[in-house]
Amino acid sequence: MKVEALPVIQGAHNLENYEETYNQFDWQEVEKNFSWNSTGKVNMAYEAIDRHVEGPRKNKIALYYQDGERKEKYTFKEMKELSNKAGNVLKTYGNVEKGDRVFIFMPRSPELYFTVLGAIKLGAIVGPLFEAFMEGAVRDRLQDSEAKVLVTTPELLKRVPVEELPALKHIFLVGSDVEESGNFIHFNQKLAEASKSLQIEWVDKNDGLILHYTSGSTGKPKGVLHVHNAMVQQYQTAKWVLDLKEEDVYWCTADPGWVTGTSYGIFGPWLTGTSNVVVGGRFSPEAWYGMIEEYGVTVWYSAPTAFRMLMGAGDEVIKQFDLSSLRHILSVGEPLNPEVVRWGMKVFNLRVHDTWWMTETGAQLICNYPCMKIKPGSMGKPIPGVKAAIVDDRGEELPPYRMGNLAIKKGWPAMMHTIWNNEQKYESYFMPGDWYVSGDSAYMDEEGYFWFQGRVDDVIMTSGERVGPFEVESKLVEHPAVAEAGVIGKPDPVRGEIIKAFIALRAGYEQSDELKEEIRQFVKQGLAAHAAPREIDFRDKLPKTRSGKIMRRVLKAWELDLPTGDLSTMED
Ligand code: 6R9
Repeated sequence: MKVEALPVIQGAHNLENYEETYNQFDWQEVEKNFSWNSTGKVNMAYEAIDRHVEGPRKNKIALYYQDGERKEKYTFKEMKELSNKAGNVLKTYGNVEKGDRVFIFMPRSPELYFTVLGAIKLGAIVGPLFEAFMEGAVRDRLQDSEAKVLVTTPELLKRVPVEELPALKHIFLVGSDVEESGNFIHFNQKLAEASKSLQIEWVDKNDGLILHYTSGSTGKPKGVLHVHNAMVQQYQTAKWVLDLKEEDVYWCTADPGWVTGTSYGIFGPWLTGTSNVVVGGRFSPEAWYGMIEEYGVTVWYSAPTAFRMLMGAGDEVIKQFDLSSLRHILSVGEPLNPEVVRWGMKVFNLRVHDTWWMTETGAQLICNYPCMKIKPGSMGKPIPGVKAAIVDDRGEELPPYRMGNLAIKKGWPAMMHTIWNNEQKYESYFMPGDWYVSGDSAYMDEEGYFWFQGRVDDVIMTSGERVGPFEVESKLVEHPAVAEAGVIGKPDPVRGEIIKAFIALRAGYEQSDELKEEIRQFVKQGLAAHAAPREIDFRDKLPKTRSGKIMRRVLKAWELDLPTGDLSTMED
C-alpha cells in the first residue's frame, strides 16, 4: 500500500523521543509511583481516585457525565466518598470480601463507576457486562465466574436467569423506582445512607482486579483475568500514548463492558488524575460532536467504526460545531483505514493515532505517538518496555515484510493473569521463546512499523497469494459508494480461496451489477489484480460486534451455511 507519512506533531509531549526511551526504559521507574513502593501493598481504586484527594487535585473534576437529561459532575473528592459509600453498601448488604466476583450489568451511569471503584476497594474482582447482553450471554458469564453479587437495574434484571445461578447471593437494583424485596436490595437508597469512610483492602499486585469475557471464534466466551499490577502500564500508556496532561479533558467513547472502557475509560485517565467524560446513550454524529464542543474535549479515544460513521455523515455536520478544543485523537479495536486518517487530517487538521492491543493484553502495546511520524494504515511501533515481533508457527522471528503471527514477548505489566477456570486455554496463548501469540497476522516494515493483515484465521490464500482482508476492505471503503465492507476467503476448487466482499452502500447509491464491476475495477487498479474481490454481495448492514468489529466469521458462516457460533457480542 503506497501511503504518504504524516510528520510528527511539534510541541511538548509526554514521550519526547521514542527511540531513545525505547532503548533505555525500565518498568521499575514507573512502579515507584505507587503505594507498594513504600508499603508492599496496593489498590487500584486508591491509586486512581483517593491518592489525588491528598494533593492538589482534590477539587478537580474527575467525572463529567451526560445521558439525555441527566447531567452531572463529580470531583475526585466526591468520587472518593461515593466509591467508599458504594464499597460500604456492597460489604454490608452483599457481604463482599476479597476475591469475590461482583458483576455489574447496567447502562453507563455515575453509579456504575462508584460501584466498580467501591468493589475494587474491597479487593473484589469486578465483572462488567455490556448492557445489551441477552439472557444466554448473561448466564454464561455469571455461571463461569460464579459471581456472588450482581448490581443491575430493574429493566435488565429480566435478562438474569436467577434460578440458574446458585452462586449468586445478592442482587442490587439501581434506580429511583426500585421495589425492595427479600432478594433485591435498593442500591440508591442504601448508597444515600452509607458511610463516607471505608477501610481499603490493601492487596498484592497480582491479586485479581477485573474479569473481562471475550469471545473467540469457537466455544464459549472466556474470562480474561487482570490484576492490580496492570496499573503500571495503564498509567504509563495514558501518559505516552494518550499524552494526557493536567489540563486535558478526555473522552473515551467505549463502554466499560469492553476492555477499552475500563483500561482507558476508568484506570488510565484516573491514574493520571485526568478529567474524564462519560457519555451514555446511543451514537449520533450531532450528539458526539456536541459533547466535544460542550466539554471542550482535548483528547478523544474512539474506534474506526465510529470514525467511519462520522465520515459517512458528511463534513457539513462538523461545521455546526466548535471542535477547536481537540488536540489529540486516537483509535482502537479494528484496523484504522488510511481513508479515515486522511479524513481526520481534512476535517480536524489532526492525525488519528492508531493503537493496537487486546482484551488479553490489558493495555496498549503497539501504537502511534505524537512524537513519531505516522504511516497511515500502520498500527505503529511497540511501546517502550515491550518487544513485538512477527514469528512463524515455531516461534522463529521473521524478517521485515514477511507476513506471520504478531507476537509479544511475555511479561509486560498489564498482561492477563490467567483465563478464569481454564489454565489450559491460558497456556495455549504462548509459544516457545516466551512469545504471546495474538492471533492477529501482520508484518513489520524496515523501519519497525507494524502493519495489520487480519486475524490469523481470516487471512486469505488466493492462487497462492496471501491477502489480508483488511487491506482489501480499506481499499473498498475508499470507493465513494461504499460505506462499509467485510472481506472473506471463500473456498474455491481452482484458486484455493477467492476473495468475496460484503458491502453496505452509502445512502444515495443503488445496487447494480455495473456498480459491482466498477468497485472490482477500483480495487484492481488501486491495490492489485489478485486482491480484487471476485464476488460482491450487497447488504444493508454488516454483522458487527458491539465494539465495532466486523464479524468476518459470521460472514463466512453465512456464506458457507455453517453454524455462526457464539453471537453474544453481536449488535442487534
Ligand atoms: C482493545 C481491543 C482485540 C482484537 C485484536 C485485533 C483487533 C484491535 C486493532 C485491531 C487492527 C488495531 N484490533 N486494535 N486490529 N488494528 N489498532 O479491541 O480488544 O476487543 O479484545 O480485540 O481487535 O484483531 O486481536 P479486543
